[in-house]
Amino acid sequence: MATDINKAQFIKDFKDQLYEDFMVKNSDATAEEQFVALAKVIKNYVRPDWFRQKNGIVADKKKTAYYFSIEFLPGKMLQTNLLNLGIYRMVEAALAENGVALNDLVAAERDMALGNGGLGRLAACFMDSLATIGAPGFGNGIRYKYGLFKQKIVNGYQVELPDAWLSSEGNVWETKKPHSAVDVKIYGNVYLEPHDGGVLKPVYENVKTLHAVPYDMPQIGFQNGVVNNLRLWDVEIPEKYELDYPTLADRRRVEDITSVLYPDDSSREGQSLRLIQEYFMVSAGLQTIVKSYAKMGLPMTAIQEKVAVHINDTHPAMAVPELMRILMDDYGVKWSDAWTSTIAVMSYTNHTVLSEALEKWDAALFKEIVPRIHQIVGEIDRQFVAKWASKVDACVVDNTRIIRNGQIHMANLAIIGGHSVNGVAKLHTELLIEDVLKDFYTIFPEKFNNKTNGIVPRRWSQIANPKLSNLIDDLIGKGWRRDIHELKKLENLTSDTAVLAQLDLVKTANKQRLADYAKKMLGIELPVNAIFDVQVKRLHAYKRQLLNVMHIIKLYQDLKANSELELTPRVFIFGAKAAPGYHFAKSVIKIINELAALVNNDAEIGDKLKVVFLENYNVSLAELIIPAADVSEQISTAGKEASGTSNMKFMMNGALTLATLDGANIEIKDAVGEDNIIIFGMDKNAVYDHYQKHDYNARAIYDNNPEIKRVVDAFVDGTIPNIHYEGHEIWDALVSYNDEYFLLEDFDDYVKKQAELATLYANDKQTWQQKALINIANSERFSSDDTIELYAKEIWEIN
Ligand code: 26Y
Repeated sequence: MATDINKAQFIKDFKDQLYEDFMVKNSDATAEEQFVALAKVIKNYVRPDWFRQKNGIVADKKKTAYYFSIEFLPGKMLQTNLLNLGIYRMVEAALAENGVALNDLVAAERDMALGNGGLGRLAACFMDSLATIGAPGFGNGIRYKYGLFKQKIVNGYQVELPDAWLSSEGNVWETKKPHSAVDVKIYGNVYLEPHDGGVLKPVYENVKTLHAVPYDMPQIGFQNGVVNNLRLWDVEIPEKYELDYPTLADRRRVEDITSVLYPDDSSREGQSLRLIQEYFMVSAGLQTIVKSYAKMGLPMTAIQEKVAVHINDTHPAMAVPELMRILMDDYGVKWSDAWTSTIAVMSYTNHTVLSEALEKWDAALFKEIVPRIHQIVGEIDRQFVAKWASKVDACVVDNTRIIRNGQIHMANLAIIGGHSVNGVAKLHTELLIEDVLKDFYTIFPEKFNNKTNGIVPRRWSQIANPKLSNLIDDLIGKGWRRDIHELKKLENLTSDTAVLAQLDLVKTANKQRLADYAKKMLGIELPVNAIFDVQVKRLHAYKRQLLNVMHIIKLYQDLKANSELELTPRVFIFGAKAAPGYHFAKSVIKIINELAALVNNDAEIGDKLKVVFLENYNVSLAELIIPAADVSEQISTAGKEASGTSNMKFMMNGALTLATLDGANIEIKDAVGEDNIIIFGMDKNAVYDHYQKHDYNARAIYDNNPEIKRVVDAFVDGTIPNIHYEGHEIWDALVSYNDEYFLLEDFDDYVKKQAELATLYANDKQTWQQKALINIANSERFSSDDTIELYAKEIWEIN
């Protein structure tokens, strides 16, 4: 066990590794070299546990869950791995004795950002939690050469640069496994040929073969000796398939398959490359899984007893027909048995109610790229319609079938082909049942369940916030580091004024840490006595960064009108990437930056208001920003945010949530009580009421509310300098196009609640910190360890 390693042994291993890899003495090595050596030493320590867990699956015939996800967003791994191995302090001290600051090595690691946002980050939290609860649970995805684009702000605009995250050393955590490579077939024609006993076997013509090579990454459980595996696939062209790709352009098209993550968060359409990516990872993963199951020597028709496959959003939904294909074509299982097994193996999580994010593929394109899968989907659809046509209304069948109007509905495929559909927060699951998937609910009520998201507590407390963690140790002992539910004990301390004062000191120190960063990046001084009011997440209209902007404009206008105005000083902090093709979102970024320039440089405003947009929001930046927040902005239009997970991270770090009753905000409110969260605006019923009655009239609000008019007009009347069409685009969205996300209706209440919290912060810091402590104490409810335990028990039935 790695925990048995002592300092002397570790330092010897570290120096040997530096010598082996770089022929350098520690004192002459760069931080990058030291990081690489340290990571390799860690990998060596975990290798026996990792190997045992992988081999145990076949040897011990353990039921295993495979989490299929087109995104994994772990960020950096060094600190998490050290912490989970239980050697963090030892390594930190040993390195320090040898003149090396662990923090410099942490800084040298690049973020692994093979994900867009919430969905990918959730997958990474789940991998940690699976190992931590000791469950056999492996990830399956794509090893993109470029992660989510790197964002630069140039002249106020977002500019996207490729994220070349793989250094010349590759990804030090991974191990390439050429011996486990498999072939994936795409394109060509397929027809069925009768064989003995009337069995139909597919014959392929003119296919192109992709050689899928896996790279494995250890997923280390928290101090429990369990190391799971995250398998990411890359594509190669071996000599035997060279003739499939005769030109350089052909070869480039193949390389493109694992080149870049689809840089989208639900606002743009997919292309054939994306479809190939999806099939590539699904087929490679499933072929491997079935092969390893076959080694157990059990009947193929009982695969569901040893294998669970989870479809993370619809992107891996081709797992359903692909498992059918493998069972039937490769192992001779008959359709009805294969279908029974497939349904029992597969389960699906929905992460969105936005219709534009529900994947649909053009059936002709689908047929061209994956002809055999197209046949199987066609047959699944035919049988589904045949079975249900006599039992439910025709419109129900029409709304739930897979192929409709020349399109393949991936969510329908995932629901029909699996035994479980879950939403990611209570409200979200309710909306799936009542609205988005209601016809499915009439057919398969038993498939529906809720699994509220969670966050991995180690990264979002111990690693991101060492100061708070040390304070908690002093207050309730260290038990919470292993059992997050012990945080509840903090509730007993809410009237201890000394504790509240200490909490305030910790927050201020974290604010200073962020202020130093802002000073370095932007040259702006952030006053740490101000409220740090933070909104960090993907930029999307429904998340309503614009509502936050409108509030800032209002405060600015108020101050300009009356420089004597008493105002609690505030720092507004934004971090957000916009999908490259999402015009409106990019305009909002430009507006924020120009508003920031205006406010920050106005001598009359001084330190009363500051606005900062921190570029390239990613996991590492989240670890810096979230512990520094006083206010967590979770202000989506009710009913739109499936869950949110940063809301939980903020809470765990003692920010107060300013929120609509949306996604997991509702459960946060239930956890802390309504006195310890600030709720505003329309709830989901009010929003749906407008949808039903078609009675929302943004223009009327604009015309009749002078304050709103003044704020909205600021986008076009020259108040914000250096903007062009952006202001008009926003004005039109709010007024001419009837404000799709109801910002104008929620504005007054938002402003009111903002004012109330500012007053509280200014006048009663103690009560503020009391609320913060209650939030920290109750954040234990949102541990992804617990979430994943429920997936394991209720959906996958693994131990
Ligand atoms: C198909 C393509 C357009 C697409 C690409 C990425 C569709 C969706 C996505 C990503 C969605 C996503 O990240 N959803 C978020 O999932 C989180 C984890 O469940 C939720 O907390 C969050 O509310 C939701 O927006």
